[in-house]
Amino acid sequence: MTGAVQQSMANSQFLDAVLRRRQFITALGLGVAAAPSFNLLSACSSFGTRKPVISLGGPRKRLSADAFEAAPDGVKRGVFGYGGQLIGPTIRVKEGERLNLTVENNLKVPTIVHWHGMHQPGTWKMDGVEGVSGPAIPAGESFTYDFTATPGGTHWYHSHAGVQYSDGLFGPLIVEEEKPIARYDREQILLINDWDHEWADQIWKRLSTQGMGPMGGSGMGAMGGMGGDSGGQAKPHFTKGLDQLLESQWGSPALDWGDVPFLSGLVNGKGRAAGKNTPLEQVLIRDGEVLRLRLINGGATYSLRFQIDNHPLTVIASDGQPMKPVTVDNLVIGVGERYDVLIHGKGSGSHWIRAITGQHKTIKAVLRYGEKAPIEPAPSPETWGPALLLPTQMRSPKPVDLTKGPFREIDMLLEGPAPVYRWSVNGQYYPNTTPIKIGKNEMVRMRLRNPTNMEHPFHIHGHSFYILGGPDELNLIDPPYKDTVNIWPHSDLVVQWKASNPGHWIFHCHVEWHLAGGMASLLHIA
Ligand SMILES: [Cu+2]
Repeated sequence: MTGAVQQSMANSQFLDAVLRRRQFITALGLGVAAAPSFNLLSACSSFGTRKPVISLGGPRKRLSADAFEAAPDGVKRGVFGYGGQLIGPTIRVKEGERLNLTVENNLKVPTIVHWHGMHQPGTWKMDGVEGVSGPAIPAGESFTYDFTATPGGTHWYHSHAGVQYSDGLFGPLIVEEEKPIARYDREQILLINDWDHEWADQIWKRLSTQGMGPMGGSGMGAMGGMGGDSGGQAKPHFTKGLDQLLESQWGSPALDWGDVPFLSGLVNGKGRAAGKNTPLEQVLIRDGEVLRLRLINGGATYSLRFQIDNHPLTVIASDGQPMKPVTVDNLVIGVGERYDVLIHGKGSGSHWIRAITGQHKTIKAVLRYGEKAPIEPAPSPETWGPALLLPTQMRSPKPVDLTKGPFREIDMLLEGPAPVYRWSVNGQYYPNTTPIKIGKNEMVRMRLRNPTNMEHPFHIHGHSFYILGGPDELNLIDPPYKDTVNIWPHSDLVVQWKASNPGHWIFHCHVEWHLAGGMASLLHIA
């Protein structure tokens, strides 16, 4: 990389998110568009003059998006965050209530807020996706979101402009269920995310001009298809049941577990980078107590295998939908997914809360039996309980009838990376895609085909879908109902949903860099 390119990368990072669309088009034929002149230092060090705002108590809530400096894992950097904090404050509403919230954009770039998990019935223009549900909020201006909070459960909110959210623009959104889904004494949110030490736009710039770096995943393998259109990959690849796929693939060195090097991770905004000694998140528990943990993977890149040493997890819900309870030792949470689990306080001392990537990079927090227990357990080798939550163990609490057609069958072929770092759905690169038109209330059966070496956590907006399973093992009786699902490498997955919510919706991979590289489709329901 030349010095000039480096300089232009630094200068343009803030505006990239805004200009990315144009750059995509230009990049197709002409390489990277000329970077706008923009002074990075003034953007990051003055951090605006307006004060952060957090006013979440009344019926008209307010929250700002701010830029500031933070060192959540001991490494100081410029970050974005809601209400001047990393991670954003928890927004809590009752199911069925109106959420009226004005977002004040204190950034020097446009931003927009997506309410991940909210179905937005009748209010698709409140869904907060740049260029799909509306324009981004210009710098210095504000926008009032107003919608009915549904469904209940554990959700989150995050920027849906460029690659902004992974700089810290996200927080928990808790919608209290109308009817309690379980009995427990207390609850605790664990918002977990992989965390980088530079601005996401810089990472994106590198990926989109150079492809994966020497440290990123098994870049050579993934880039092996350079020059081709990856047409050779487009065969059916489903060979195993989903359970076997998860068990055999998770952690497999043959696959690409993230295209951005893992540096560290945070739990509720606290982490510890290599060589640092920052405090970790502490979860207090009492003997005999039942705790509901609301697990959210708010990362940009990595799915995480989660465990609390010596404490089985009873999974009761995912993506805001109740599940038939199942007790396991650990589970994998894809980017954008949420799981609600119960743990039973039984014992004493301190225990590691672990979330690891497929390559065993670890994010930690601590479960502590009161203030007298050690601040951290003694270091111990990772021991993973044998009971991993398997896809077929995830079931709706009540049977559903999914056999009635007619079905609108839609195939979604996921491919990439094409040079340079572009990811497609059915050969098209978002935002240059032809929207898929779907009639209101059509029953959609979608086959997601992933011949690539990477997992793709797909997230649907405005709806949830039933995850029927692999094409040869459809569960038409009691499949889980979710809004985000990991499509494992070299596998197909079938989902079914009713297009009950008219509007313009995006359906996309939630790996930040894959979405930026084009891996999204638009669904126009009318
Ligand atoms: Cu992806």
